[in-house]
Amino acid sequence: APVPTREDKFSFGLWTVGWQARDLFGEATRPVMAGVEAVHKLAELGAYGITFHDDDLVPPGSTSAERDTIISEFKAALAETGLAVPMVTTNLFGDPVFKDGGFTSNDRAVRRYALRKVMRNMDLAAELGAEIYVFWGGREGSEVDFAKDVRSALDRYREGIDMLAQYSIDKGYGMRFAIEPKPNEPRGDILLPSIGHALAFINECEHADMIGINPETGHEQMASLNYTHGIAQALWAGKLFHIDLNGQKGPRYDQDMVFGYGDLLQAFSTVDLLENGGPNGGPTYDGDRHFDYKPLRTESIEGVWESALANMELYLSLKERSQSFRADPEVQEALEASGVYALAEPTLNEGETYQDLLDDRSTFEDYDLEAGRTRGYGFARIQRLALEHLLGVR
Ligand code: 3MF
Ligand code: MG
Ligand code: MG
Ligand code: MG
Repeated sequence: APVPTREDKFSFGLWTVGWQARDLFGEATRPVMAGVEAVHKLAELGAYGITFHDDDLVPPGSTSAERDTIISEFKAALAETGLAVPMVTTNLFGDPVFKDGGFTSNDRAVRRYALRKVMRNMDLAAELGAEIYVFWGGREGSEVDFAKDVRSALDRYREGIDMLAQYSIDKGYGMRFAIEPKPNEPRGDILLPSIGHALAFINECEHADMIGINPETGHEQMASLNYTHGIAQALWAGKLFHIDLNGQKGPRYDQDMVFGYGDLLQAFSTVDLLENGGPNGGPTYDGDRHFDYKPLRTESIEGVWESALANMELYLSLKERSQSFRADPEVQEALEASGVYALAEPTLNEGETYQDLLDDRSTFEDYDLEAGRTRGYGFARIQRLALEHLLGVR
């Protein structure tokens, strides 16, 4: 299998490899992992970066002396290994105080506390050089429609994000924010449930230019949406600021499996888009390839590192396969024949007006409707070729 290196820009959340595998029905199956241990092992495996929530690194309830020690040891490990911290985020979901949300809790004091918790961690993020700050509002939502005024909640969400953006600007942190959509879990319904909802929300923010999204594979697939299409639209909008890669088997609970374990064919098109940029060009993603997954609960620490490696190896294998797909002359010919490249051509001629279109009888009155109705597009061939490349049988 291909060997991951720094240049591949792979990163992992500390909460992923550090997950103790406590779930809804059972206790932890693994011991606590210190940030320092994760840094060393991830660097050894060829990763580029590590990310974290405030509470992953510094356990809640630590004294400020303890906090300082943890942070300085973490920094030393980063310096020793060269591992980067490309993104940092806040835990606004674990503490019971956030049971009705952080920025959108019906309790104003909770909302003010949430903002302070984020600001405190933004200071640390800046200190560690993080350029992206992620907001996953897992508790921003409801189970009872009548108990949450969604429009007021969105007002408060926007107020919080805008204030924090102003904080980053005033402090000279130069951060870019990335909102992570998710349809449900832990709330019955979460606000900003999909990529599309998040993009629409961002447009309503005062500092929209510095706000993008952090879409997660499994979150979109939980909503039966196509992840590759979602990130393509985010790229198109100039809003793909960060990414959470993982695996999910369709619409069920959030599985957070290894990237590619789930819809492998869609993982293939995801990697193709990220690495090859799409057949007709357009904005590309150059941030870290971030994995947000959970090592299986059945595993001891060996299995944790095995699965961390599996994420990177699978991504690189798909990258290789996608390059052979794109380089294959038969594929190029099939794409050409199917009109994939031709879709880049504007529908109207340069300078053509709707009146010109109305006057062009060949577009309607004399259009060969029957030819348009009966033609084949050749997409079946593209699908066959893609699968053959994915399986390595070409
Ligand atoms: C939950 C998630 C989160 C976010 C994280 C920010 C705990 O389903 O995906 O992980 O990714 O809070 O990056
Ligand atoms: Mg998930
Ligand atoms: Mg998740
Ligand atoms: Mg995530």
